[in-house]
Amino acid sequence: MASSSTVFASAALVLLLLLGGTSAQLSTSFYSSSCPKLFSTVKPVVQSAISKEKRLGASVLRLFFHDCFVLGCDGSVLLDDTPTFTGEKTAKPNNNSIRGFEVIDQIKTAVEKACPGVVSCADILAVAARDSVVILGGPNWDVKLGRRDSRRASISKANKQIPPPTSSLSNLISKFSAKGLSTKDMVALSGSHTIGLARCTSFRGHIYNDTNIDASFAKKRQANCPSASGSGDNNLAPLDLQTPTAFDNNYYKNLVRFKGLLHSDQQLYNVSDSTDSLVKAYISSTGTFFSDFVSGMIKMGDIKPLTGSNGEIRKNCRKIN
Ligand code: HEM
Ligand SMILES: *[C@@H]1O[C@H](CO)[C@@H](O)[C@H](O)[C@H]1NC(C)=O
Ligand SMILES: *[C@@H]1O[C@H](CO)[C@@H](O)[C@H](O)[C@H]1NC(C)=O
Ligand SMILES: CC(=O)N[C@H]1CO[C@H](CO)[C@@H](O)[C@@H]1O
Repeated sequence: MASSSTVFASAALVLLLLLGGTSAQLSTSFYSSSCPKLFSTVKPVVQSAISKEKRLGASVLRLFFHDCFVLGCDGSVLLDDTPTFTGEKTAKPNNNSIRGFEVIDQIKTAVEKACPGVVSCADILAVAARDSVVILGGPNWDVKLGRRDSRRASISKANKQIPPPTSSLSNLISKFSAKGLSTKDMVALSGSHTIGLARCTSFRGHIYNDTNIDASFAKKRQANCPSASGSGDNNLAPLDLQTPTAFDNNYYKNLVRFKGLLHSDQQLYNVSDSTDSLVKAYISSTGTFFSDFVSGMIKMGDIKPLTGSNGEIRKNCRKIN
């Protein structure tokens, strides 16, 4: 006969599993029987988008970050505004900035054809972000799946929880920590800025007013980014001046030369020994960067997913069913 302490322990375990039920439910084999062709359907669409425009890989990767940091990885960033629904697309970090939605739409169309009503937009974004990294020369990993799509969005959380490019190192650490991500995750995930572009308005303060910047680099960027706010705000510059379409460790090499584009980028070097040592480790070893980047992506992908019967599988990634 079971002792009362065994009964109690089993009841406690059941309760723990029920309460903890929102995390740890994603799995790399989630669609293996319901949509076995998922990966082979997504990748060629990402590949063809990147072949047409290299930047789209960067844009899709960033969409996944901005999705996960707001209400969890639930496709909330993909929702369009309507007269009666306020999405996240006009939040300060997103407005005139996030892009790549057409790629997600194209993938969704292809996936709906292969497996109608099965795969969430949140999962499509997770797979497309991984494929983008791989196609541009970065690491590969198995993506955990099983997220469902939200029926809501939060512009106020998008404004508060996505760190701005003016962030200090301590701000960056605390914004990531609030999502369960460590300083190491933050430094490794910032390595995403090895690809993609930023607008003048995002780096103007750094190139005109900061002193921790290489003078000739500042001058070069000032040439296409006027100091007056409002003029040339949308002029673009590469986040990694060396290889802006290759996923490599040049981002970190730029930082030790004081050639980080954003104020927040340059905060990772020569502010604290704790991040300096990570930057140096990633310069010494692309393998270390890639493996910390992959763990960071998996942890970020685990942020508050909707699972089970929560949320829905959207038919169109831009609107709730
Ligand atoms: C550490 C805190 C971070 C800050 C402050 C930050 C800020 C920014 C800013 C300001 C831009 C340029 C936006 C514009 O001017 O339009 C940008 C671009 C980008 N960010 Fe971040 N970011 C951070 C972390 C991340 C993470 C974690 C990822 C992905 C895992 C990421 C991926 C990207 C990519 C790929 C681009 C280029 C997008 C494109 O060209 O369309 N960033 N980021
Ligand atoms: C977003 O950008 C548009 C176009 O530049 C601008 O008119 C609008 O005021 C911005 N919205 C917000 C909420 O900042
Ligand atoms: C630089 O700093 C000064 C003084 O704080 C400020 O008035 C100016 O707007 C800043 N310029 C840029 C381009 O951020
Ligand atoms: C490598 C490097 O440039 N280190 C500098 C970082 O900042 C300190 C001041 O805090 C300088 O003295 C170092 O030379």
